[in-house]
Amino acid sequence: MTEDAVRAFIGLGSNLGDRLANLKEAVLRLSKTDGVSVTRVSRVYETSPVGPPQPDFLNAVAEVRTVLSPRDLLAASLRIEEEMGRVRHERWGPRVIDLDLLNYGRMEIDERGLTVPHPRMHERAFVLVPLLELEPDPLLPADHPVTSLPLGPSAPAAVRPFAPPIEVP
Ligand code: X6L
Ligand code: MG
Ligand code: MG
Repeated sequence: MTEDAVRAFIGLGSNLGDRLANLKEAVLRLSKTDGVSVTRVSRVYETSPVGPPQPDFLNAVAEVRTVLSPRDLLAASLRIEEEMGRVRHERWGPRVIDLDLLNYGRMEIDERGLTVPHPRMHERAFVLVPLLELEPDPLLPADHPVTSLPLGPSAPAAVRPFAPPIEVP
């Protein structure tokens, strides 16, 4: 990997099947992707579902270095979801694996199907808690200062440490 690789953060989530095995498999597949190196992974958190009622999730965040474009990194992530058997039933329903592109360097992108920073990351403790472990100053969607993050008294109950960091393959 060259020194012009970009540092990106990818959010991982699973709430179907062997959730921890699914997160590990996704990290392994990311690391095997041409042009992508996984550099660090956060601790794994068990998190209460946000949105529709469904089983609890395991969430984590991976730091990668990549020479892929944002579009190609997104496509690689979606391909891993498909190859791991993700089936899209109802919107926001349970899933074997979810990979969300959170940050791509400090680039801001707003294209069809590709919005970075992830447009709702600032309001989701299940993203922010693991992300802040790796990067204390993440790029958030415009106009959302760190002081508005949902990390108050209710966050700890909803985002609980579950397992140590997934080992970088
Ligand atoms: C009103 C309507 C309020 C919808 C919130 C929030 C919808 C989050 C979708 C919402 C709303 C989402 C995960 C999750 C989902 C996850 C945890 C989503 C997509 N993914 N909950 N809920 N972890 N804990 O990865 O983020 S569905
Ligand atoms: Mg998601
Ligand atoms: Mg997603």
